[in-house]
Amino acid sequence: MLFREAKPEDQIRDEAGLRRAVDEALKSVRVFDVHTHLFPFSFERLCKWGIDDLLTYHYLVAELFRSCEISPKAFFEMPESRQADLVWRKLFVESVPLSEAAAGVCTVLTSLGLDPRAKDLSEAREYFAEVDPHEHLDVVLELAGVSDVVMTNDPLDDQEALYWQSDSFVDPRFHAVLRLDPILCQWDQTWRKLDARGYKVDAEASPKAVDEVHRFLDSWSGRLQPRYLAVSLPPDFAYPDDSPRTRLLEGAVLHVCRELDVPLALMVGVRRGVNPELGLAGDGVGWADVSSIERLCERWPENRFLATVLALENQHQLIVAARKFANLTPFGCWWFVNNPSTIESITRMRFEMLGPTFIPQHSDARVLEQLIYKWAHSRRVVADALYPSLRQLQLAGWFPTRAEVDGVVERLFQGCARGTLCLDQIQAPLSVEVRPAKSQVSEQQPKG
Ligand code: RAT
Ligand code: ZN
Repeated sequence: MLFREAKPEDQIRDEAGLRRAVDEALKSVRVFDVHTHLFPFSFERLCKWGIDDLLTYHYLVAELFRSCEISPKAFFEMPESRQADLVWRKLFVESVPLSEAAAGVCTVLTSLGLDPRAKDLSEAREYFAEVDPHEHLDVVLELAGVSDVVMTNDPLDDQEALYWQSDSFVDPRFHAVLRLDPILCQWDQTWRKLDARGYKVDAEASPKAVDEVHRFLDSWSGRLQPRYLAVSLPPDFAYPDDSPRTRLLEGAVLHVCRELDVPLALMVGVRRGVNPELGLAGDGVGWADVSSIERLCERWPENRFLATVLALENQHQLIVAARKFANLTPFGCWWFVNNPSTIESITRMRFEMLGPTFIPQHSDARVLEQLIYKWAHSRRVVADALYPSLRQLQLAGWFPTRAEVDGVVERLFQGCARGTLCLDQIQAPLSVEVRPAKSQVSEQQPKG
């Protein structure tokens, strides 16, 4: 961002004018969404969209079991549409949808012109049955104000691997990420899978096995062209230690990141399967040891790291760590802290201690239309978090201009992501009022 001389008449001196500038900048910025679980439509059933997928989101499923007697087993045996009907009735019709995930569905429905107080899902189902998926994708991205979405790609998932191997079309707005959880967190099972695919690996992650993992990552990076490599880690993640994880990180993953010139994203603090009966909804949170992230940054100064932590209690430590290591970029308010109250306090701390050098939010959307609510809600909260820091500046006698406010917001939502991921071109901002656009059907081309 280039700062021009701020003419006195352009400097915003009053509180209301500043608040307006911040709100408008947040409404109009186009977002680079650095972490989602979305897929393009060409990945068929891996691409989740529409009312049934929205209502069976695992955040809502966890809430359903608190509002109804059904057992998880009976629920998961039902067809998806019946699951969605039940979630709708229990959380939206017989209750007030107060939670962030439930209010999110209301934001989506309202934005699409549907009734969030409908007694059943017939109107919504009719709407989604009639839309053209490609036009719908354009409408959703426009409503959400999202320019780019980064996926989560697992080449060890046999179903997903097939799409990559058959060179399925990947919409250029979707970027790949090579997810490493099976390799770095479930090595005791994954080595057999790699062995079956012809890699000479073993349970101990011997030097030969580590080389083979390097070869596997090289080969899949060639195919996916990932923007970064990523892993979610348990609270007891320790680096370094005497485990296959450290050997694989040091001998393969960090080298591949360097060779590709991409960061490694660390998402630390998830306790998988706290209540295994709940499936995806059964994961929990634990306190992480942020000093392990610090040691990675210190010992691998040529590598870049993105990091997000799940526990509220770890947020301040991560910010302090980022002040020590310029190769560490905190990103997003992840999962259980992706709620307005926690986003606001975490983001305020980040502004106060890091200035505009972090990526404030990612959506973690699993269902296409969630982009609409996750970004609508985040824009509002990040505006609430940014305003006090700019107000502080006004009180200090440094009066920001509208262009400077826009510049900061652009840097936060595009520049920091593009900079960390080594991408350059900047997207045009949205017009302040976003309306669904009747857009062209995107032409399908083979990837590459
Ligand atoms: O937020 C979520 O949907 C979680 O289930 C996880 O996917 C988490 O974001 C992750 O990427 O591991
Ligand atoms: Zn995620």
